[in-house]
Amino acid sequence: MSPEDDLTQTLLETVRERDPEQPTFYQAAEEVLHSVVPFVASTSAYRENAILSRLLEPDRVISFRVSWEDDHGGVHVNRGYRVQWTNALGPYKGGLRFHPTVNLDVLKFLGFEQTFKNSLTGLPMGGAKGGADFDPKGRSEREIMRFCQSFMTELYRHMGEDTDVPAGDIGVGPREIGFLFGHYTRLANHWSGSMTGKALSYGGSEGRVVATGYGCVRFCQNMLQHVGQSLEGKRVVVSGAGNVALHAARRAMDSGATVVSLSDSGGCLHAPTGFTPEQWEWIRALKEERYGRLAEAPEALSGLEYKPGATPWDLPCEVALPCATQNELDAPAARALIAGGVKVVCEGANMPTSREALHLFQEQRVTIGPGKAANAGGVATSGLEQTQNSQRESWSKERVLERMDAIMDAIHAKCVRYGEDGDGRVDYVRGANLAGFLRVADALLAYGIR
Ligand code: NDP
Ligand code: 2IT
Repeated sequence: MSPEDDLTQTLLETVRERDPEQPTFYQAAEEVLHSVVPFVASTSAYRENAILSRLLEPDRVISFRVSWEDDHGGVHVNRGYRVQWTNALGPYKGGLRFHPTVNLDVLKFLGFEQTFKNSLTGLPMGGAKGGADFDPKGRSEREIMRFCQSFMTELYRHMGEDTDVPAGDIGVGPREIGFLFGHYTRLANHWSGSMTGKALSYGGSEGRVVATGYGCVRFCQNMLQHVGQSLEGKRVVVSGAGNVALHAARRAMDSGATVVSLSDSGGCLHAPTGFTPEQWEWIRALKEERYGRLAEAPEALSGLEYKPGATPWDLPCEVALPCATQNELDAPAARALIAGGVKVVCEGANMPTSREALHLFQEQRVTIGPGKAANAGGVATSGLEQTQNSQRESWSKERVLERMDAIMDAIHAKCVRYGEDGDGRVDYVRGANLAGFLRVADALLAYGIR
């Protein structure tokens, strides 16, 4: 075994022994270690200061009970968390997820990934993630409000503009941010930019709603441009129908691509000739304003088909944008995409590609834009929201999106710098992991052992 393999195995064994029930965190750790260990093994300062062992353990995990009352007087208890991974580069920063699948394993994988993503943006942001195993589906607005207020009743004491700045993620959008931030200002008796993703009327940033999806398409365009191509005329499949998916689909359409799918946990909405801007707008309002389901679309919009239980992966395409959730794209899905002609997979979601699928894509030389680079536009724009809040300013949408695009271009350039292979091809997975790692690692070295 080479010294590199030896170090990787030792680190992974520690992760597995310490937390045998955390396979998703293990998957994220394995991918990062695979990229950075060859570099670390040859750099004595990183090795001697155990930088990787320290990065594999979060600064702090907070877990708490969230009790709340439904509309009929029934009492429910959920579990809430905040995983504060590291504040080496700035205040803890990352979203909150409300979904029944939330547990410590999932939030540790997300907090770990967030750390490298935030580092890649070049902004002063540490890494964190939080959430609860609460299922907002089928709950009334008042129930969601009461849940958010109860959740914040504990979380507020761990937050602050210079301490920890949460935002949204799956199941936490502008409505939930409103309930959470409204309760925060009351409990803390303090208004500051201690949450992002706020609405425009109370300190939110122009462009934050579209940022993750738009940034993902910008990153995809950068990857295509690097090999002399563009999105124009390409067939694109998108999974998900939430914040990231909707706006990724829109920017791809506006860039001349034919977007043939959206999806949700119930199935796939297929648009054989591509969504029109009018159809897209109807679906956006369905999801963002009426909290409806994709299955409702074909009744109102002709030419679309909703297939229950289906995913978008067997539709022929050149570009795939997985924008729903982790491990949604598994080995059979990867084989179907490869058979359908996919050339580029650009991850709007966090770790949507399973380990096996990633290997299949790499074998077949399908270019992967990893989530920690490709979906960084959301948190980068959160960073711009923090800047505006500190300055008591509101920038125009053009100004925000121009800066977000510039950050995405800079992340792409870093991935190329650290991921270029001898033959001129770019391994974006390695490039993103290594570039993200180096900034955090150098801060940890500067701080001494802590
Ligand atoms: P939303 O809650 O707005 O939308 C999530 C979408 O994904 C829904 O269409 C949902 O369908 C679908 N989905 C969720 N879980 C599953 C599942 N297990 N199987 C199939 N479909 C599923 O979340 P976002 O759009 O904000 O987040 C999507 C992804 O992007 C996540 O991985 C998130 O971590 C990542 N991300 C989000 C950022 C942001 O700024 N919001 C920033 C960077 C990354 P259904 O309604 O049926 O559950
Ligand atoms: O995964 C992510 O980057 C997010 N959910 C956004 C985090 C943020 O703080 O804006």
